[in-house]
Amino acid sequence: MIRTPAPRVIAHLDMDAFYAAVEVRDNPKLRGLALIIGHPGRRGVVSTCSYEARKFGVRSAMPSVTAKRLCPQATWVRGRMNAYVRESRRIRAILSEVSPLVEPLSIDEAFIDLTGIAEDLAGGAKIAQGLKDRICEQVRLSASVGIASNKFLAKIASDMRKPDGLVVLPHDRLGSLFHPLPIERLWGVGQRTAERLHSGGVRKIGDVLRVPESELIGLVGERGAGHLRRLARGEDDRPVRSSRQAKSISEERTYGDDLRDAEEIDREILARADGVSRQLRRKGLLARTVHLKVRRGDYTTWTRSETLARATDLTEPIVASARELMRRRIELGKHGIRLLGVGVSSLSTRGSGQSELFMDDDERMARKLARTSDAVRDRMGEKTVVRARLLKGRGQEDDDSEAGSLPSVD
Ligand code: TTP
Ligand code: MG
Repeated sequence: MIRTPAPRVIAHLDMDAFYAAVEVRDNPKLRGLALIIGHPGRRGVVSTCSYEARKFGVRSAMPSVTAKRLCPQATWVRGRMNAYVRESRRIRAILSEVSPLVEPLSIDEAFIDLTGIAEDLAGGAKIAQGLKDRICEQVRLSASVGIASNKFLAKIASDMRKPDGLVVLPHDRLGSLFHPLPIERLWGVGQRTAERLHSGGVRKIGDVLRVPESELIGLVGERGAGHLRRLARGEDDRPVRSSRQAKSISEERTYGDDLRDAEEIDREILARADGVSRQLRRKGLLARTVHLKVRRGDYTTWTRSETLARATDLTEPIVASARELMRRRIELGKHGIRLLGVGVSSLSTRGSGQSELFMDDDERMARKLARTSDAVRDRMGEKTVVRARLLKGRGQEDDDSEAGSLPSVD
């Protein structure tokens, strides 16, 4: 049976006039003024400015001399980086309360993956309003949020109604809300590309889809044209990556007495793979590559890896692969095993790829079972659900003072 994965719900949050807003909050006399954050000297540049100053054309990264010419009455403040970093951390902490998948993009903006937390974009908008309210109450700053089914559209949406905006950009509104925007708003379109596109009559995002493909290729080349057409259709499948999100997950253990018995080795592989797959499920990740690390009694260390046919968060495929690596690619000779580790990499966010499209009923059932046992272990403790195969080795693990299971993340 084929089931399409639930559509993603992605939020992009960007603070309004961030540095300037922090200064106004901390010094109410600045409220309502054309305020510029930056060094007003001859070689200075504008970091940012209040919306009042923007009416005069002042912008971030503008030379201070230009800003002074455009807005001579502006009030200048040098800026307090420590304060901005502190506020940025507080905001991130609020975002992390809502989703484990928060990808900071800069000091004042982040993507938040709400897939599975909100049912649809409307649900995402409710959560986003809650976030805005909480930031307003706790940090006393205002944010703008965009909600869409991918990162690219969410970022476009957050910028549509600044300041204090909340915009949902569903695919069926692309024609009215997104296609009329200037071509420069497309990711990767700098000044030179924009000029080339203008020369071919492509000024608005919608024009990308209106001009014949061959004409577009003539303007920006085949790859460029493909890229622009995908963006103009609102397509983007990049996952939200948390900065703390592991590139790999592994568990390893060192043994006081070298492992020699084949069955014991098998059991230890299962225990480590079980730990790793559980971390995957807890973090909402799928892994594509399995690693086995073995240190022999003579300290020769091997790491071997294998790519799976498709990404998984289940113990069974990880165990099968690790066992196969042990059997075929590790030579123990007369030695025992001093350290054994199982790890996974090539991680992706669950729900962001194709894997779930091709899941069969057995696999779906296996995941359901795994989730149930995870939930029981979370509530009742680690030892309540133990695989029958692991029971034999359990006493030994508990008693072995030299042994330490080291979850490692890099
Ligand atoms: P932005 O989010 O680009 O700008 P902003 O938050 O001030 O205004 P907006 O409401 O349009 O989002 O950048 C965040 C902060 O980063 C900004 O307050 C100051 C700093 N910054 C610079 O120091 N130099 C720059 O060139 C830019 C773009 C930003
Ligand atoms: Mg901002």
